[in-house]
Amino acid sequence: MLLTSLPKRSARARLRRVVSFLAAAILVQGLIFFATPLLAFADPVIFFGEDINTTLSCGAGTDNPDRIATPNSDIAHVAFIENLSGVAVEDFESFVDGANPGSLSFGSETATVLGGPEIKDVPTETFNGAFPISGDKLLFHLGVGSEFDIVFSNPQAAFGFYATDVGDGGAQLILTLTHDVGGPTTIPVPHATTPCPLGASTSGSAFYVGIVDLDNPFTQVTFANTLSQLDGFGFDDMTIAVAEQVLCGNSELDTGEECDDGNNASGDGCSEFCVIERFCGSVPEPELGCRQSGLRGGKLIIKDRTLRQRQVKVKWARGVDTTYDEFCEAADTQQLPDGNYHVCIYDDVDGTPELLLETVVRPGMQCSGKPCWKHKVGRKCKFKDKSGTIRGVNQLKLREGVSGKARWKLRAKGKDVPPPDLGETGRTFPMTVQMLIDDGSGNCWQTNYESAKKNDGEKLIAKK
Ligand SMILES: [Ca+2]
Ligand SMILES: [Ca+2]
Ligand SMILES: [Ca+2]
Ligand SMILES: [Ca+2]
Repeated sequence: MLLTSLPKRSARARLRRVVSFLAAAILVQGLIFFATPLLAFADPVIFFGEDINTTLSCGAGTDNPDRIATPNSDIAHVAFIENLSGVAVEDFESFVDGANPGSLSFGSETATVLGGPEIKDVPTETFNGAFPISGDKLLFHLGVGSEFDIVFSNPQAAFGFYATDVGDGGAQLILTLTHDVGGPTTIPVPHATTPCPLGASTSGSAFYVGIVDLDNPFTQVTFANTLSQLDGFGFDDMTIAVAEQVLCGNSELDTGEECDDGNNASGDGCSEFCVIERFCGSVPEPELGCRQSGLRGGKLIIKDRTLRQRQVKVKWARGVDTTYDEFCEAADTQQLPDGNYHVCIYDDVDGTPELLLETVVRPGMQCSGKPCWKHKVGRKCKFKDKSGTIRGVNQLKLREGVSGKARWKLRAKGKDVPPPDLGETGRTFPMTVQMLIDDGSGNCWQTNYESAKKNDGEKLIAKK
Protein backbone atom coordinates (compact mmCIF):
# COMPACT_ATOMS: atom_id res chain seq x y z
CA MET A 1 0.00 0.00 0.00
CA LEU A 2 1.19 3.44 -0.87
CA LEU A 3 -0.20 5.83 1.69
CA THR A 4 0.35 9.46 2.40
CA SER A 5 2.60 9.84 5.41
CA LEU A 6 0.48 11.17 8.23
CA PRO A 7 1.43 14.37 10.01
CA LYS A 8 1.74 13.86 13.78
CA ARG A 9 -1.45 14.35 15.70
CA SER A 10 -3.51 12.64 18.34
CA ALA A 11 -4.02 8.92 17.95
CA ARG A 12 -7.76 9.36 17.91
CA ALA A 13 -7.70 11.93 15.17
CA ARG A 14 -5.18 9.84 13.24
CA LEU A 15 -7.47 6.83 13.42
CA ARG A 16 -10.32 8.94 12.10
CA ARG A 17 -8.21 10.06 9.17
CA VAL A 18 -7.31 6.49 8.28
CA VAL A 19 -10.93 5.40 8.60
CA SER A 20 -12.10 8.19 6.32
CA PHE A 21 -9.34 7.25 3.89
CA LEU A 22 -10.55 3.66 3.88
CA ALA A 23 -14.09 4.85 3.30
CA ALA A 24 -12.86 6.72 0.25
CA ALA A 25 -10.78 3.93 -1.17
CA ILE A 26 -12.02 0.60 -2.36
CA LEU A 27 -9.74 -2.16 -1.23
CA VAL A 28 -9.69 -5.57 -2.88
CA GLN A 29 -6.94 -7.84 -1.61
CA GLY A 30 -4.64 -4.86 -1.34
CA LEU A 31 -4.49 -4.50 -5.09
CA ILE A 32 -6.62 -1.42 -5.44
CA PHE A 33 -5.92 1.84 -3.81
CA PHE A 34 -6.32 5.53 -4.35
CA ALA A 35 -3.60 7.52 -2.66
CA THR A 36 -1.49 10.62 -2.80
CA PRO A 37 2.20 9.92 -3.24
CA LEU A 38 4.72 12.31 -1.78
CA LEU A 39 6.11 14.30 -4.66
CA ALA A 40 8.39 17.28 -4.84
CA PHE A 41 6.35 19.64 -6.97
CA ALA A 42 2.76 18.55 -7.20
CA ASP A 43 0.34 16.49 -5.25
CA PRO A 44 -1.59 14.41 -7.77
CA VAL A 45 -4.30 11.96 -6.77
CA ILE A 46 -3.66 8.43 -8.04
CA PHE A 47 -6.35 5.86 -8.88
CA PHE A 48 -4.86 2.39 -9.26
CA GLY A 49 -6.11 -1.18 -9.55
CA GLU A 50 -4.13 -4.25 -10.66
CA ASP A 51 -5.02 -7.78 -11.79
CA ILE A 52 -2.18 -10.29 -11.62
CA ASN A 53 -2.22 -13.23 -13.99
CA THR A 54 -2.06 -16.39 -11.91
CA THR A 55 -2.64 -18.94 -14.69
CA LEU A 56 1.09 -19.53 -15.28
CA SER A 57 3.26 -21.10 -12.62
CA CYS A 58 6.12 -19.01 -11.30
CA GLY A 59 9.19 -19.15 -13.51
CA ALA A 60 7.41 -20.90 -16.36
CA GLY A 61 9.38 -18.70 -18.75
CA THR A 62 6.57 -18.51 -21.29
CA ASP A 63 4.13 -15.78 -22.17
CA ASN A 64 0.50 -16.00 -21.30
CA PRO A 65 -1.72 -16.68 -24.33
CA ASP A 66 -5.04 -16.22 -22.47
CA ARG A 67 -6.59 -12.92 -21.54
CA ILE A 68 -7.42 -12.54 -17.87
CA ALA A 69 -10.44 -10.76 -16.39
CA THR A 70 -9.61 -7.29 -15.04
CA PRO A 71 -12.04 -6.59 -12.15
CA ASN A 72 -9.61 -4.59 -9.99
CA SER A 73 -8.42 -2.50 -12.90
CA ASP A 74 -12.05 -1.88 -13.87
CA ILE A 75 -12.93 -0.60 -10.38
CA ALA A 76 -10.06 1.92 -10.52
CA HIS A 77 -11.14 2.86 -14.07
CA VAL A 78 -14.75 3.46 -13.02
CA ALA A 79 -13.70 5.52 -9.98
CA PHE A 80 -11.43 7.64 -12.19
CA ILE A 81 -14.01 8.11 -14.97
CA GLU A 82 -16.84 8.91 -12.56
CA ASN A 83 -14.78 11.85 -11.36
CA LEU A 84 -14.73 13.32 -14.91
CA SER A 85 -17.43 14.76 -17.15
CA GLY A 86 -17.69 14.83 -20.93
CA VAL A 87 -14.40 13.12 -21.75
CA ALA A 88 -13.57 11.01 -24.81
CA VAL A 89 -11.41 7.88 -24.95
CA GLU A 90 -8.59 7.02 -27.40
CA ASP A 91 -9.08 3.28 -28.04
CA PHE A 92 -6.49 2.95 -30.86
CA GLU A 93 -9.03 1.15 -33.09
CA SER A 94 -8.66 3.68 -35.95
CA PHE A 95 -5.00 2.80 -36.56
CA VAL A 96 -3.52 -0.02 -38.67
CA ASP A 97 -1.31 -2.79 -37.35
CA GLY A 98 2.33 -1.73 -37.03
CA ALA A 99 1.66 2.02 -37.34
CA ASN A 100 3.20 4.62 -35.10
CA PRO A 101 0.01 6.48 -34.21
CA GLY A 102 1.63 9.94 -34.38
CA SER A 103 -1.51 11.84 -33.42
CA LEU A 104 -4.14 10.80 -30.86
CA SER A 105 -7.70 12.06 -30.63
CA PHE A 106 -9.69 12.64 -27.43
CA GLY A 107 -12.84 14.29 -28.81
CA SER A 108 -12.00 17.95 -29.26
CA GLU A 109 -8.60 17.51 -27.61
CA THR A 110 -5.63 16.08 -29.51
CA ALA A 111 -2.20 14.79 -28.57
CA THR A 112 1.04 13.87 -30.33
CA VAL A 113 3.00 10.67 -29.73
CA LEU A 114 6.77 11.11 -29.81
CA GLY A 115 9.03 8.06 -29.82
CA GLY A 116 8.63 4.51 -30.96
CA PRO A 117 5.48 2.77 -29.68
CA GLU A 118 3.39 1.07 -32.34
CA ILE A 119 -0.10 -0.29 -32.83
CA LYS A 120 -0.64 -4.04 -32.43
CA ASP A 121 -3.72 -5.74 -33.85
CA VAL A 122 -4.47 -8.59 -31.45
CA PRO A 123 -7.97 -9.92 -32.23
CA THR A 124 -7.58 -13.04 -30.06
CA GLU A 125 -5.40 -14.22 -27.21
CA THR A 126 -2.40 -12.01 -26.39
CA PHE A 127 0.72 -10.63 -28.01
CA ASN A 128 3.46 -11.99 -25.71
CA GLY A 129 1.03 -11.33 -22.84
CA ALA A 130 -0.18 -7.88 -23.99
CA PHE A 131 -3.82 -7.59 -25.05
CA PRO A 132 -6.39 -4.92 -25.96
CA ILE A 133 -9.04 -3.84 -23.45
CA SER A 134 -11.32 -2.46 -26.19
CA GLY A 135 -11.67 -3.87 -29.72
CA ASP A 136 -8.65 -5.55 -31.29
CA LYS A 137 -5.93 -2.93 -31.01
CA LEU A 138 -3.55 -1.51 -28.45
CA LEU A 139 -0.45 0.67 -28.26
CA PHE A 140 2.67 -1.45 -27.69
CA HIS A 141 6.15 -0.38 -26.60
CA LEU A 142 9.25 -2.61 -26.73
CA GLY A 143 12.89 -2.21 -27.52
CA VAL A 144 12.78 1.05 -29.43
CA GLY A 145 14.21 3.47 -26.90
CA SER A 146 13.43 3.48 -23.22
CA GLU A 147 10.88 6.28 -23.42
CA PHE A 148 8.05 7.74 -25.42
CA ASP A 149 6.02 10.90 -24.86
CA ILE A 150 2.44 12.00 -25.32
CA VAL A 151 2.27 15.76 -25.79
CA PHE A 152 -1.14 17.42 -25.32
CA SER A 153 -2.53 20.35 -27.27
CA ASN A 154 -3.79 21.91 -23.99
CA PRO A 155 -2.70 21.45 -20.36
CA GLN A 156 -4.52 18.46 -18.86
CA ALA A 157 -5.57 17.88 -15.24
CA ALA A 158 -6.27 14.16 -15.57
CA PHE A 159 -4.87 11.21 -17.53
CA GLY A 160 -5.65 7.52 -17.23
CA PHE A 161 -5.14 4.28 -19.14
CA TYR A 162 -5.15 0.49 -19.01
CA ALA A 163 -1.83 -1.34 -19.30
CA THR A 164 -1.13 -5.03 -19.88
CA ASP A 165 1.95 -7.24 -19.54
CA VAL A 166 3.89 -4.57 -17.67
CA GLY A 167 6.69 -5.72 -15.38
CA ASP A 168 6.79 -9.43 -16.27
CA GLY A 169 10.27 -8.92 -17.70
CA GLY A 170 11.33 -7.07 -14.56
CA ALA A 171 10.78 -3.53 -15.83
CA GLN A 172 9.13 -0.63 -14.04
CA LEU A 173 6.82 1.86 -15.75
CA ILE A 174 7.65 5.39 -14.64
CA LEU A 175 5.43 8.28 -15.72
CA THR A 176 6.74 11.83 -15.75
CA LEU A 177 4.38 14.79 -16.00
CA THR A 178 5.75 17.95 -17.58
CA HIS A 179 4.09 21.16 -16.38
CA ASP A 180 4.04 24.67 -17.76
CA VAL A 181 4.94 25.88 -14.27
CA GLY A 182 7.18 23.94 -11.86
CA GLY A 183 7.80 20.24 -11.93
CA PRO A 184 8.39 17.81 -13.50
CA THR A 185 6.47 15.24 -11.44
CA THR A 186 7.73 11.66 -11.46
CA ILE A 187 5.29 8.86 -10.67
CA PRO A 188 6.60 5.28 -10.45
CA VAL A 189 3.42 3.31 -11.22
CA PRO A 190 2.95 0.92 -8.27
CA HIS A 191 2.53 -2.21 -10.40
CA ALA A 192 4.01 -5.64 -9.62
CA THR A 193 7.43 -6.39 -11.10
CA THR A 194 8.28 -10.07 -11.39
CA PRO A 195 7.52 -11.56 -8.02
CA CYS A 196 9.28 -14.64 -9.46
CA PRO A 197 12.59 -14.86 -11.42
CA LEU A 198 12.80 -13.20 -14.82
CA GLY A 199 10.19 -14.35 -17.34
CA ALA A 200 7.80 -15.24 -14.58
CA SER A 201 4.11 -15.37 -14.12
CA THR A 202 3.12 -11.74 -14.31
CA SER A 203 3.01 -12.09 -18.11
CA GLY A 204 -0.51 -11.16 -19.17
CA SER A 205 -1.27 -9.14 -16.02
CA ALA A 206 -3.15 -5.85 -16.25
CA PHE A 207 -3.70 -2.62 -14.35
CA TYR A 208 -5.44 0.72 -14.64
CA VAL A 209 -3.82 3.92 -13.50
CA GLY A 210 -5.47 7.35 -13.39
CA ILE A 211 -3.80 10.59 -12.32
CA VAL A 212 -5.54 13.81 -11.33
CA ASP A 213 -3.45 16.93 -10.83
CA LEU A 214 -5.81 19.86 -10.44
CA ASP A 215 -3.20 22.06 -8.75
CA ASN A 216 -0.73 21.84 -11.58
CA PRO A 217 -2.04 20.62 -14.98
CA PHE A 218 0.48 19.01 -17.33
CA THR A 219 1.28 19.33 -21.03
CA GLN A 220 3.16 16.06 -21.53
CA VAL A 221 3.37 12.55 -20.12
CA THR A 222 6.58 10.59 -20.58
CA PHE A 223 6.39 6.79 -20.39
CA ALA A 224 9.70 5.33 -19.25
CA ASN A 225 10.34 1.60 -19.39
CA THR A 226 13.39 0.71 -17.28
CA LEU A 227 14.09 -2.44 -19.37
CA SER A 228 12.71 -1.52 -22.76
CA GLN A 229 14.67 -4.21 -24.60
CA LEU A 230 13.30 -6.98 -22.39
CA ASP A 231 9.82 -6.08 -21.25
CA GLY A 232 7.11 -5.03 -23.70
CA PHE A 233 4.25 -2.88 -22.35
CA GLY A 234 0.73 -2.74 -23.80
CA PHE A 235 -1.55 0.32 -23.40
CA ASP A 236 -5.21 0.86 -24.25
CA ASP A 237 -8.20 3.14 -23.63
CA MET A 238 -6.44 6.35 -22.68
CA THR A 239 -8.53 9.20 -21.23
CA ILE A 240 -7.57 12.82 -20.65
CA ALA A 241 -9.44 15.69 -18.98
CA VAL A 242 -8.89 19.41 -18.58
CA ALA A 243 -9.44 20.97 -15.13
CA GLU A 244 -13.04 21.98 -15.94
CA GLN A 245 -13.90 18.31 -16.56
CA VAL A 246 -12.70 17.11 -13.15
CA LEU A 247 -15.69 16.90 -10.79
CA CYS A 248 -14.03 16.54 -7.37
CA GLY A 249 -12.43 19.91 -6.78
CA ASN A 250 -14.74 22.03 -8.97
CA SER A 251 -16.50 23.59 -5.92
CA GLU A 252 -19.84 22.07 -7.01
CA LEU A 253 -21.48 19.20 -5.17
CA ASP A 254 -21.71 16.50 -7.86
CA THR A 255 -23.32 13.06 -7.67
CA GLY A 256 -21.37 10.80 -5.33
CA GLU A 257 -19.65 13.68 -3.50
CA GLU A 258 -20.22 14.40 0.19
CA CYS A 259 -18.40 17.73 -0.10
CA ASP A 260 -16.37 19.77 -2.57
CA ASP A 261 -14.12 22.49 -1.22
CA GLY A 262 -12.55 23.36 -4.55
CA ASN A 263 -9.32 21.41 -4.08
CA ASN A 264 -7.86 17.91 -4.20
CA ALA A 265 -6.21 18.20 -0.79
CA SER A 266 -7.02 16.02 2.22
CA GLY A 267 -6.84 17.06 5.85
CA ASP A 268 -8.94 20.19 5.44
CA GLY A 269 -12.34 18.69 6.24
CA CYS A 270 -13.05 17.50 2.69
CA SER A 271 -10.84 14.74 1.31
CA GLU A 272 -9.11 14.49 -2.06
CA PHE A 273 -12.01 12.20 -3.05
CA CYS A 274 -14.65 14.70 -1.87
CA VAL A 275 -15.58 12.66 1.20
CA ILE A 276 -16.22 14.58 4.44
CA GLU A 277 -13.38 14.06 6.91
CA ARG A 278 -15.09 13.76 10.28
CA PHE A 279 -13.41 14.83 13.49
CA CYS A 280 -16.07 15.28 16.18
CA GLY A 281 -16.75 12.13 18.18
CA SER A 282 -20.18 10.54 18.32
CA VAL A 283 -20.42 11.91 21.88
CA PRO A 284 -18.80 15.11 23.25
CA GLU A 285 -15.40 15.18 24.91
CA PRO A 286 -15.68 14.89 28.72
CA GLU A 287 -17.35 18.06 29.93
CA LEU A 288 -14.80 18.70 32.67
CA GLY A 289 -12.03 18.94 30.11
CA CYS A 290 -13.58 21.88 28.25
CA ARG A 291 -13.68 25.54 29.20
CA GLN A 292 -17.24 26.62 29.84
CA SER A 293 -18.91 29.80 28.67
CA GLY A 294 -20.34 31.99 31.41
CA LEU A 295 -23.88 32.93 32.33
CA ARG A 296 -25.65 34.50 29.31
CA GLY A 297 -22.50 33.65 27.39
CA GLY A 298 -23.83 31.20 24.83
CA LYS A 299 -25.99 31.49 21.74
CA LEU A 300 -26.77 28.85 19.13
CA ILE A 301 -28.78 29.44 15.96
CA ILE A 302 -29.34 26.81 13.26
CA LYS A 303 -31.67 27.53 10.34
CA ASP A 304 -32.56 25.08 7.60
CA ARG A 305 -35.44 26.51 5.61
CA THR A 306 -33.90 26.51 2.14
CA LEU A 307 -30.43 25.66 0.85
CA ARG A 308 -29.55 29.33 0.49
CA GLN A 309 -30.83 30.27 3.92
CA ARG A 310 -29.16 27.40 5.73
CA GLN A 311 -27.26 28.96 8.58
CA VAL A 312 -25.26 28.16 11.69
CA LYS A 313 -24.24 30.74 14.29
CA VAL A 314 -22.44 29.90 17.49
CA LYS A 315 -21.31 32.28 20.19
CA TRP A 316 -19.19 31.42 23.24
CA ALA A 317 -18.56 34.29 25.68
CA ARG A 318 -18.05 35.34 29.30
CA GLY A 319 -16.04 32.17 29.61
CA VAL A 320 -13.05 30.64 31.34
CA ASP A 321 -9.77 32.56 30.78
CA THR A 322 -8.11 31.83 27.46
CA THR A 323 -4.86 33.28 26.09
CA TYR A 324 -4.17 34.53 22.57
CA ASP A 325 -1.77 31.64 21.99
CA GLU A 326 -4.36 29.08 23.03
CA PHE A 327 -6.94 30.55 20.64
CA CYS A 328 -4.82 31.71 17.73
CA GLU A 329 -1.47 29.96 17.48
CA ALA A 330 -2.89 27.02 15.52
CA ALA A 331 -4.30 29.33 12.84
CA ASP A 332 -0.85 29.70 11.32
CA THR A 333 -0.05 25.99 11.25
CA GLN A 334 1.03 25.01 7.79
CA GLN A 335 0.99 21.23 8.06
CA LEU A 336 -2.54 19.98 7.60
CA PRO A 337 -4.58 18.64 9.27
CA ASP A 338 -2.89 19.95 12.43
CA GLY A 339 -4.49 23.14 13.58
CA ASN A 340 -8.00 22.60 12.20
CA TYR A 341 -10.72 24.29 14.28
CA HIS A 342 -13.72 22.01 14.75
CA VAL A 343 -17.11 23.04 16.10
CA CYS A 344 -19.23 20.05 17.12
CA ILE A 345 -22.94 20.39 17.94
CA TYR A 346 -24.70 17.58 19.84
CA ASP A 347 -28.32 17.12 20.80
CA ASP A 348 -29.78 14.56 23.16
CA VAL A 349 -31.45 11.36 22.02
CA ASP A 350 -33.02 9.42 24.89
CA GLY A 351 -30.38 10.65 27.30
CA THR A 352 -27.42 10.05 24.97
CA PRO A 353 -25.71 12.92 23.18
CA GLU A 354 -25.66 12.53 19.40
CA LEU A 355 -23.71 14.55 16.85
CA LEU A 356 -26.04 16.85 14.93
CA LEU A 357 -23.59 18.96 12.97
CA GLU A 358 -19.88 19.67 12.65
CA THR A 359 -18.00 22.46 10.91
CA VAL A 360 -14.30 22.87 10.29
CA VAL A 361 -12.05 25.91 9.84
CA ARG A 362 -8.66 25.32 8.37
CA PRO A 363 -5.44 27.14 9.28
CA GLY A 364 -3.12 28.85 6.81
CA MET A 365 -5.82 29.01 4.13
CA GLN A 366 -5.93 31.52 1.26
CA CYS A 367 -9.12 33.43 0.41
CA SER A 368 -9.15 35.26 -2.94
CA GLY A 369 -5.36 35.17 -2.99
CA LYS A 370 -4.89 36.52 0.53
CA PRO A 371 -4.60 34.82 3.93
CA CYS A 372 -8.07 34.10 5.33
CA TRP A 373 -6.70 34.58 8.84
CA LYS A 374 -5.86 37.99 10.29
CA HIS A 375 -4.17 38.51 13.66
CA LYS A 376 -3.89 41.25 16.21
CA VAL A 377 -1.02 39.48 17.90
CA GLY A 378 -1.53 39.12 21.63
CA ARG A 379 -5.24 39.95 21.41
CA LYS A 380 -7.34 38.29 18.74
CA CYS A 381 -7.52 36.52 15.41
CA LYS A 382 -10.19 36.26 12.75
CA PHE A 383 -10.93 33.86 9.90
CA LYS A 384 -12.96 35.32 7.06
CA ASP A 385 -13.98 33.50 3.87
CA LYS A 386 -16.78 35.23 1.97
CA SER A 387 -17.36 32.27 -0.31
CA GLY A 388 -17.65 29.75 2.55
CA THR A 389 -15.40 27.32 0.69
CA ILE A 390 -15.25 24.75 3.49
CA ARG A 391 -18.69 23.74 4.76
CA GLY A 392 -20.05 27.24 4.35
CA VAL A 393 -18.01 28.77 7.17
CA ASN A 394 -17.72 32.51 6.58
CA GLN A 395 -16.26 33.64 9.86
CA LEU A 396 -14.55 32.50 13.06
CA LYS A 397 -13.48 35.22 15.48
CA LEU A 398 -11.50 34.46 18.63
CA ARG A 399 -10.53 36.97 21.29
CA GLU A 400 -8.34 36.27 24.30
CA GLY A 401 -9.45 37.36 27.74
CA VAL A 402 -9.48 36.95 31.50
CA SER A 403 -12.29 37.51 34.03
CA GLY A 404 -15.05 36.58 31.58
CA LYS A 405 -13.70 38.53 28.60
CA ALA A 406 -12.63 35.57 26.44
CA ARG A 407 -14.96 34.86 23.52
CA TRP A 408 -15.32 33.26 20.10
CA LYS A 409 -17.98 33.33 17.42
CA LEU A 410 -18.63 31.19 14.32
CA ARG A 411 -20.85 31.87 11.32
CA ALA A 412 -21.65 29.56 8.43
CA LYS A 413 -24.20 30.11 5.71
CA GLY A 414 -25.50 28.68 2.45
CA LYS A 415 -25.67 25.43 0.52
CA ASP A 416 -22.20 24.23 1.59
CA VAL A 417 -23.22 24.01 5.26
CA PRO A 418 -23.75 20.29 5.99
CA PRO A 419 -27.51 19.63 6.13
CA PRO A 420 -28.57 19.76 9.80
CA ASP A 421 -31.37 17.37 10.71
CA LEU A 422 -33.54 19.67 12.80
CA GLY A 423 -36.20 16.98 13.19
CA GLU A 424 -39.90 17.00 12.25
CA THR A 425 -40.82 18.96 15.34
CA GLY A 426 -37.41 20.08 16.55
CA ARG A 427 -34.53 18.43 18.41
CA THR A 428 -34.35 17.16 21.97
CA PHE A 429 -32.45 19.10 24.63
CA PRO A 430 -30.04 19.45 26.40
CA MET A 431 -27.66 20.37 23.57
CA THR A 432 -23.88 20.65 23.79
CA VAL A 433 -21.64 22.78 21.60
CA GLN A 434 -17.87 22.32 21.64
CA MET A 435 -14.96 23.83 19.78
CA LEU A 436 -11.81 21.70 19.58
CA ILE A 437 -8.51 22.71 17.98
CA ASP A 438 -6.63 19.79 16.48
CA ASP A 439 -3.25 21.06 17.67
CA GLY A 440 -2.48 18.37 20.24
CA SER A 441 -3.17 20.74 23.16
CA GLY A 442 -6.41 19.05 24.14
CA ASN A 443 -7.96 22.50 24.63
CA CYS A 444 -11.70 22.75 24.06
CA TRP A 445 -14.48 25.22 24.74
CA GLN A 446 -18.06 24.29 25.57
CA THR A 447 -21.57 25.56 26.16
CA ASN A 448 -24.50 23.51 27.43
CA TYR A 449 -28.00 24.52 26.44
CA GLU A 450 -30.84 23.29 28.61
CA SER A 451 -33.76 24.43 26.47
CA ALA A 452 -34.69 26.22 23.25
CA LYS A 453 -36.17 29.61 22.50
CA LYS A 454 -37.34 28.22 19.18
CA ASN A 455 -37.19 24.65 17.93
CA ASP A 456 -39.69 23.91 15.17
CA GLY A 457 -37.74 21.78 12.67
CA GLU A 458 -36.79 24.77 10.51
CA LYS A 459 -35.20 27.04 13.06
CA LEU A 460 -33.40 26.26 16.29
CA ILE A 461 -32.47 29.06 18.67
CA ALA A 462 -31.01 28.45 22.11
CA LYS A 463 -29.41 30.73 24.66
CA LYS A 464 -27.48 30.16 27.82
CA1 LIG B 1 -8.31 -0.84 -28.16
CA1 LIG C 1 5.96 -7.41 -20.76
CA1 LIG D 1 -17.58 18.56 -7.43
CA1 LIG E 1 -10.00 19.32 0.49
